[in-house]
Order: sequence, then structure tokens, then C-alpha cells
Amino acid sequence: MGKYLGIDSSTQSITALLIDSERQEIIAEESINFDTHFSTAYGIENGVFERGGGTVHSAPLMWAEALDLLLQTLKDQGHCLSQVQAIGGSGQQHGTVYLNSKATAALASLSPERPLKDQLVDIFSRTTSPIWMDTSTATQCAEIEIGVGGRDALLALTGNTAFERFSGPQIRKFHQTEPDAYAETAYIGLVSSYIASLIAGKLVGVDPGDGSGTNMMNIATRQWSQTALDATAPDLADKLLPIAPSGQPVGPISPYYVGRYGFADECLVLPFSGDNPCSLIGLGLVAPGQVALSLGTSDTLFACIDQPRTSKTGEGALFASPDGTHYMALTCYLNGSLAREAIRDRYQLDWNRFTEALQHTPPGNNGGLMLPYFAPEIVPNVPSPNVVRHNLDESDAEANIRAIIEAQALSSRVHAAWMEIDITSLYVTGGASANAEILRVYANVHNCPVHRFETTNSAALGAALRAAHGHQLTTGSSVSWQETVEPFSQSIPGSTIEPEPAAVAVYEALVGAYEKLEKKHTSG
Ligand code: ADP
Ligand code: XUL
Repeated sequence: MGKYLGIDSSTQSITALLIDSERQEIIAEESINFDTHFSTAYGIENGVFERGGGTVHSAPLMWAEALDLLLQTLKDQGHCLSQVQAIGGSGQQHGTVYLNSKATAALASLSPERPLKDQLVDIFSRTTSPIWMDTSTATQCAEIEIGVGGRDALLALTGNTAFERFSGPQIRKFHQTEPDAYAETAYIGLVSSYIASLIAGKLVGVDPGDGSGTNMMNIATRQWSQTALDATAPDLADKLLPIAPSGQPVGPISPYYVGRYGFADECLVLPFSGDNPCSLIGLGLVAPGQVALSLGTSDTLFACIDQPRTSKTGEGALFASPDGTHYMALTCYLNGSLAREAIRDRYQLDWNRFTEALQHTPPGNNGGLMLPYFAPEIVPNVPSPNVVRHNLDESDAEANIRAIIEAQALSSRVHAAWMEIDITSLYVTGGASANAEILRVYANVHNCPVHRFETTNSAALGAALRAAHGHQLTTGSSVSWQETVEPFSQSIPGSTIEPEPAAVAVYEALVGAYEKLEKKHTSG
């Protein structure tokens, strides 16, 4: 029992969440927004650079600089980091980081006198990282599926059909377009394993939760699949570390953080996992049944399941749960918060006015519908931006606001069917889950209560809980996952949003029309 730190390196920010497992409370929660601090230095917007043709990258050196700023902020606030017994972490999924042969020595010899940024600038064989928003690899997806013996073969082997954002297709594209830089790459990691490597001061492998988002991991054995690696790029096994079991500490924290921020020498580091797998833990989904909704930069709907269920149509993804035994089924949308912001900004509103518009307009929007593909969409697969308005006048700001939220909620209902789960409640997280009027639409579309939690940073909370669980196992105590998550996964009393029968009936009638409109304008 003690203090545990969770770090979530996400698309737009990096967050630290500190828990006291004895007092069963969150004692610190701090975020560094990338645009606020680094937009000029790195030329990013919303945490990323868009390079046309669906290419979306970010800057791994910026993530390191942001990590320093985050820890400095915690230290300046007076948090006693020497009491942290273990650190767990989470990263935006699928993004790949490419390191050269200098990385190992640089990580091992970090001086607490100089910031990470100055000491890591030379370790990259590729200075940018393609991230989950990148949709530029349709060709590579097709090639990988053929390479392993077809789409069904890849699905059976890895649990997933090929997705543009997944790491394997991104690595293949890098090998094809920059073969020299690929040859100079000594190690390929994911966002999660890269941040873990910075903290451990040595290269740390990818965990099964994030490994399952690569199209390269055998979902049954939770190890890299040589067949999938061969279909992806040459010599790839040499550039990857073995998969690191999610619950086993990889060693103590690097002396850099001891000297610079006052962590204890013996503070342990757990392998990091993906943000969605960590949210699964942070929301307490350690047994099959409950379903959660994350409204972050991406919107995701996910559930804990006990048997690997796959999505043949390519609507859903299957990941290993970092609890070591279960799986998670997930549907991911690219047009989440940034699409909501596109509408908010189109009508020059703030979130208060946006929320008022939802209060002023009726469920069903008088028949006005929108397909909100401001950017290419993952589900359904929409390769280029395409915003469709049906019975909807673009000049009517309030109706457009209701239309986008209803579209997102209706789509989450349509594309959750593959999971074959009866959704009887939704646990919510992510920045937009602070907005009760958005959640009301989801409660009515899914006809179930929506539960809210103390933190909207469930990925960082899940990372801290993973640290607590992993550390306690090293002390010989046989703590269960249920015991670990329970004190932190109670919904806020009185905050549940219940479905309203009249609105439920409206959406029951509307969902078919939405699906029809979606089919008409997409190949799905
Ligand atoms: P990520 O972890 O993917 O970087 P977050 O979960 O932190 O993202 O969510 C950030 C997003 O939350 C912002 O881009 C913003 O659009 C959204 N957000 C914050 N407050 C509100 C609000 N009151 N209503 C709707 N969306 C909000
Ligand atoms: C999940 C996905 C996104 C990212 C960013 O498959 O691509 O949810 O993890 O949050």
C-alpha cells in the first residue's frame, strides 16, 4: 500500500495522476497541454502535424520535453515524489517511435543536470512519429493482409483486420518510403513503450494491451508473430523487444528522476500500455460485462470480454487487457472531440453555448441528420473528409450542434452491435465526458444509465492502478484486480444520467434512418 503514479501521454496532452492506495484517493492530477506549451517550438496544432494525404505525425522529442515539464510541475506543487512506490503509464495507441543505435547509451546515462530534450535529440532515426490519426496506409494494409494469407488469416492471428492507424502498416510505409532511415533504426517502440523507456532509463518492450494494436502480435500467445512481422517489413524482429508482460515491473526508475525530481531509487516502473486498455482498468472494467465510452480526441466505445471476439467487417478492434487475462472489444472514431470543436468553432461558440444549444433543441432534431466526417473516419471507413447534412440547414447553428452529437451517439450504437453485448449501462471518461448534455444524448440513444466518475482521466488512473497492483504483487501480497480498482471506480453519487422514455422512443425510430444515410454515403 502506498503512493502510485500514473502517466498518460495522449494526443493533446500528458497527464499525471497520483493516488494514495491506503487513503483510497486521488491526491494529484495535472496535465500539460502540448499546444499551450509547444505549438511554436514544434509547429503542432492539437498535438499533431498534418502533412496531407492522411498523414498525421507528432514529435517524440516534444513528448519527452512535456514529461519533464509535467514532473517539474508536480515537484513545484510540493508533491512528495520520494513516496511514489511504482509508476505505471499509458500512451495514445498505435503511434510508433523510431530510435537509432545511440538510444540505449543515451537512456542509460541521463544526467539530472540537463533536460531530457537536450540529451535525447540525437536518438531518433525518424524525428516524427505517425500516430493513430494517420489514415495514409491503405495500400500497406492490403499488402499485409495478402502477406499473411488474407484478411481472415490476419484476423485469426492478430485479432484484428489491418487498420491504417495500426503500427504494422505504419512501419511498412516507413520501410517503403524511407528505406535508409528504416535501416538505421535500431529499435521501434510505441508511444507507451517509449515513455516507459524514458522513465526506466533503458529500452522497455511493448505490453500485450498495446501490442494488440499493431497487427503484428499473436493474440493467442501475446507474443510477436513472425508471420505478421515478415509480412510487414524486413528484419523487424531485430528492431523490436520481446512483448513485456503488463504486470511485471521492468526495473527501478532511472537515476535521472531521482536526482532531478526526488523520486526514490527503488521506485519501480511497470510497462506502459495503451490509453484505452488503461482506461479499461481505470474505469474498473476487470470483469466481463460493463461497457465504457471515452470522449477524448478519439471517441471510443469498449468493453471487457473474456473470450477474444473479432470484428470481421473491420468495425472493431480486439486488444488484450492489461489485467493479464481478459480482452477488450473496442470501436474507435477519429471524428471525436476535434469534430465537435469544428462545429463549435464554425459557429464561433464556446462550450457553454454549445451545451445550451443541446438544451434548446429536441431529441431527433426534427429529422435533421449529419454524417460528421470532418476528417477521414475509421468507422465506417471514410477515406476523405465528407460532412453530409440531411434535412439540416448549415446556417442553423443549434440544429447542427444537436446533429453532430446525435450522429456520434447513433453511430456508437450501430457500430457496437459486433460486440454482441447487451449495453445496460455506460461508464464514461475523456475530456468531453464533463459535458452532461452530451452524455444525455448517449443515455437516450443507448437507453441506459450513464455513470460519471471523479476523474475524466481514467487512462492515467488506470495506469496508477496498474502500478499499485504490480507493486503489491512484488511484495508477496495476493491482491486481486477487483480489490485494486474498486475504491477508485465508484461513480459520483447522484451524477448518473438516466434515459428519458420519450427521447429513447425517438432514437429507437431514428437509428434505422441514420444507418441508411450512413450506408448511402459510405462503402460500409
Ligand atoms: P486526449 O486524452 O485524447 O488528448 P482528452 O480526453 O483530454 O483528450 O479530451 C480533450 C477534449 O475534451 C478537448 O479536445 C475538448 O474538445 C474536449 N472537452 C473539454 N471540455 C469539454 C466540454 N465541456 N464539452 C465538450 N467537450 C469538451
Ligand atoms: C484506439 C485509438 C485511439 C487512440 C488515441 O484504437 O486509435 O483511441 O488510442 O486515444
